[in-house]
Amino acid sequence: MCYTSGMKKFPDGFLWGAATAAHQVEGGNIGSDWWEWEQTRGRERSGDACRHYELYERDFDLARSLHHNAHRLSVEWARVEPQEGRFSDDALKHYAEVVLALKDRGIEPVVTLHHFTNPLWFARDGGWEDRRAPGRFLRYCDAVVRILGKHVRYWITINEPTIYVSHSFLFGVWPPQARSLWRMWRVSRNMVRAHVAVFRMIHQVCRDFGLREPAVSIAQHMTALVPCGSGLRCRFASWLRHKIFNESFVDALVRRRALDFIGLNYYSRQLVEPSNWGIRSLLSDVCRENHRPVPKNSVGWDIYPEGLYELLLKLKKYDLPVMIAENGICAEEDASRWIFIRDHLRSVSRAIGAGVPVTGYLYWSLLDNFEWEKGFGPRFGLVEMNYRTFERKVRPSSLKYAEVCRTGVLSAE
Ligand code: GCO
Repeated sequence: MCYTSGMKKFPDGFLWGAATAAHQVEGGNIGSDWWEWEQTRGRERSGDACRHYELYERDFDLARSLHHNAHRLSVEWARVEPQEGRFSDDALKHYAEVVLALKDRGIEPVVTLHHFTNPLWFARDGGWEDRRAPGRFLRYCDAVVRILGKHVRYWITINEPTIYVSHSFLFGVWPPQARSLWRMWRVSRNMVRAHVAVFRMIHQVCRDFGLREPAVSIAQHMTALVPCGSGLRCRFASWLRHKIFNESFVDALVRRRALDFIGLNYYSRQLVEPSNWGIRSLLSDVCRENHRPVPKNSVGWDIYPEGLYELLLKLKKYDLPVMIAENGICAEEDASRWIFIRDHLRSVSRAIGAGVPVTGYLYWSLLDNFEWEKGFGPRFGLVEMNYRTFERKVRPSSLKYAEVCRTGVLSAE
């Protein structure tokens, strides 16, 4: 990290870009469990989303015009394997064209293989709770990697496993809306097994085909856990939540030597203030008095750039490269989006200066998109979506970010 007149120069070869996920941008994902769930229990239906499935070349032209050199996308399992064991050549051909469209524009693809959604046949036959889940996921990933592997170096097997299992099996807000620690544990165990099997498969396929060494990880969502007070209970609860919600999945994969880098998704902090020493209080109570207030995004998440620096320092112990696989703000007015990006990039540059090997920053998201159970309301995009006409409009903040992507320099302003 070179500092010239207060400016911060990021390392050569740093990956700059944005991230998306199939179900949130493509449209028409009718074979997935989320699509079925939305028809009866969701607040909104993903419907046509951004029609990215058809318009991906237009979107990648925009990414190129914004000087992105990397782009994270996800492959939709429900499209690739609409019935168990039967793979769609059209879908596999589509994703090969998508990846080649990025490469043709000088943009490095970062491919996610599972981003919260599952094929309906899988979800209806035990889903991730079933002991067959790791094998089923491996079979799907093998089919994808054999087609895309020669064009893709960076792989994210599972996006935010901890968020998936907590929202779907503990808090009950995502399909299948379960509320069971035992079911959550079973799914977590199967996802660890699935990742390890896919990690080994990707490396083996690349060796067999004489391809460049791949880099395989997960995208781990981490929240900055900040004790509200200086008391022992606040500090212990913050430490405990960090170990469980932020690090436990990463630790499990590091123990199995199944991470080439750490994909980090960061958005916000949690002000930890347990009301008692009970386990539920220690694991979930937050400050209600709004002590130490900070700005919030349009869905009420605290904006806390320091948290990214604090978490990156905590990741140093793993001695692995770190890619910021998601970081973004949903905001009504665009000025706060650039301030968010600038301040979080300052945290990244501070962490690099402190010896953390950060290799890339992918803003969430390239486009406004379907924000899961919150629908289309929250707008994260560098590019504004008109969901009626499907027109795209580049936001001013994305032009400021584009200058950083082009030069690799974050000015002091
Ligand atoms: C996640 C997902 C994205 C979200 C984004 C904003 O982190 O939940 O990867 O699908 O849209 O994070 O919430």
